[in-house]
This record gives sequence, structure tokens and C-alpha cells, in this order.
Amino acid sequence: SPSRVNEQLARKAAQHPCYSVSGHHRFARMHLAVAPACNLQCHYCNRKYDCSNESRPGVVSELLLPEQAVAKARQVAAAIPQLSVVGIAGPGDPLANIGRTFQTLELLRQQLPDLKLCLSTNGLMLPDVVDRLVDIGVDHVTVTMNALDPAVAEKIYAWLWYEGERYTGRMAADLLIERQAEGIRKLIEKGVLVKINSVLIPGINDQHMQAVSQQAGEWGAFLHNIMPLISRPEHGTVFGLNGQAEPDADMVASVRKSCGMSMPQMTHCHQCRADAIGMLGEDRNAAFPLASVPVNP
Ligand code: CLF
Ligand code: SF4
Repeated sequence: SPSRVNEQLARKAAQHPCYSVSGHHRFARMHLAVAPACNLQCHYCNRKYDCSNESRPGVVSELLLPEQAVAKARQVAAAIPQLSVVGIAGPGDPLANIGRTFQTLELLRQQLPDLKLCLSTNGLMLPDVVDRLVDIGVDHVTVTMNALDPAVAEKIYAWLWYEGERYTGRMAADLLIERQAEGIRKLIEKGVLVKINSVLIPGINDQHMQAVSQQAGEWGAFLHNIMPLISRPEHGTVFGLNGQAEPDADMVASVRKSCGMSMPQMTHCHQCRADAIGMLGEDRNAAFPLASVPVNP
């Protein structure tokens, strides 16, 4: 019955610090930075820093091989009993690194079967991997969707690579939106909890955010996370000649408020790094240096 399904979803969400407001005080997350490459170019990213799909640009994560990443996850799980979820969120796009990402997810599933698996992606390659994700048991997926309208999206993305071809402008925007929509719908159909992240970019998509939220609600997404753009020339933000303004706190609050009519809004996001470890807002990665990770335990 629908109420039983809703109950199951609510239970799944309750132990995930990002999906549940009460959960974020009780449960910790860990990100495994196994995915260096990206298949598109957002104007606000210059690749020297972590992906803004989820993470705060500005510091480069330490890249791990899948075996190292999983050994580190075991070490962290033993040290932090509140750990409930392991996510892959960069530093590039996890699905532009299919081999590394899936090897990591499969090893995690075998070696740490009690932890939730989580993934964050720009969505370009999502439709192709929905079944694989579901088979492995990834039941939380975040898709960064900054626009639904290609006229808006083409101001945000410079280009993308798809099946060996490079696309720019309107063609790239159309393709990305179509692929994101297909992937999101398929995941929701399979009972995966989908969170939509949107980077709020003043003058580019602030007026458009309500349309995104409304569509996300119609698809049946679980949560909308509207994150303020971090715009610093040193982070490669190339909007406009004099740099793109960041939204102020009032703009973030008012956009979230209007979007809140269509979708539950996340307000406790910390724009974590792609290698963050601990409770949200906390990063204990430095306590687990690679040299201390037993690779062949
Ligand atoms: Fe990580 Fe993202 Fe999974 Fe959470 S973070 S992959 S859904 S486990 Fe959470 Fe961090 Fe915000 Fe992301 S606070 S940046 S929303
Ligand atoms: Fe950068 Fe992430 Fe955008 Fe790729 S999807 S260009 S890594 S912000």
C-alpha cells in the first residue's frame, strides 16, 4: 500500500544525516574521493577543486584507489560508531569514473554490508546505471540539477562529452536535462530516495528555482537542497566579466521558502568536501591519514 511504501522510505531516510534533520545529529557520513574525472564543465568549476555537485570548492581531496578507499572505510567504521552512510561525491563526477566508482561500491557492499551507500552525480550518465545501482543496493542518490530550462542551463554549462562527442550550448543543455530527467524518474520508480541539489546562482537561476523544485516534487523526489554558489575567481568561476555574485543569506532563505511550497527543503547542508568524514559540519579526515590505512588487513 502507498502508506507502507512511505513508511519504508521514511525509515530509510531517518538514519541518513543528509536526508533527515533529526538524523544529522546522530549519524555520520564518510565520502570516498575515488572519482577524479568529469564529463562536463560547469562555469563555476575549474577542476582543481572538488565538484560542486556536493562539495565545497577550494581544497583538493586526496584521491584514493577503490581498495584503499574501502580499507579506509573499514577503519573509519570501526572508529566512528555513528557512521551510517558512505558516499561517493567526487572530486569529479562519480559516473564519469564508472570503473572506480562501481568497484568501490561493490567492495563496500561486500565488506561493510550494514552501511548505506550514497552517490552524488551531475546525472549525465545516470540512466545507463540505474539498474546497477539498484542491484548493489545504493538507495540514496543525489542529482545536481541547476536548471530545467535549456535557456538557463546553457548559461551554466560550457560543454559536455557524451558517447565520444563534444556538445556545447543549447545542444549540451538539452541533452543534460533530458538525461537527468530520465535518470531521476527511473530511480524513483525503483524506490531509490532521490535528493535534488541545485546551486543557486543569482541572476542566472534564482528566478527559475521554483520551476525546478516543482518538477522535482512532481517526479517524487524526496528532498531539494538549494546550495549557495561559492564564487571566487581562484575557484574558476567564470560567469560575467567581474565575477559572479554569491547569493546572500536573505536570497537563499527566500528562494528556499518559495520552493518549500513544492518540495521539502534541506537547510542543514554543509557543502562537504569530497573526502569529508564525520558528523555534518565536521571533518575528521585528517585523523585518518592514508599511511595509517591497512590496505591488506
Ligand atoms: Fe555525502 Fe551527499 Fe550522500 Fe550526504 S553529503 S553524498 S547526500 S552522504 Fe549532505 Fe554534505 Fe550537503 Fe551533501 S551535508 S554536501 S547534502
Ligand atoms: Fe566540476 Fe562537478 Fe561541474 Fe564536473 S559536475 S564541472 S566536477 S562542478
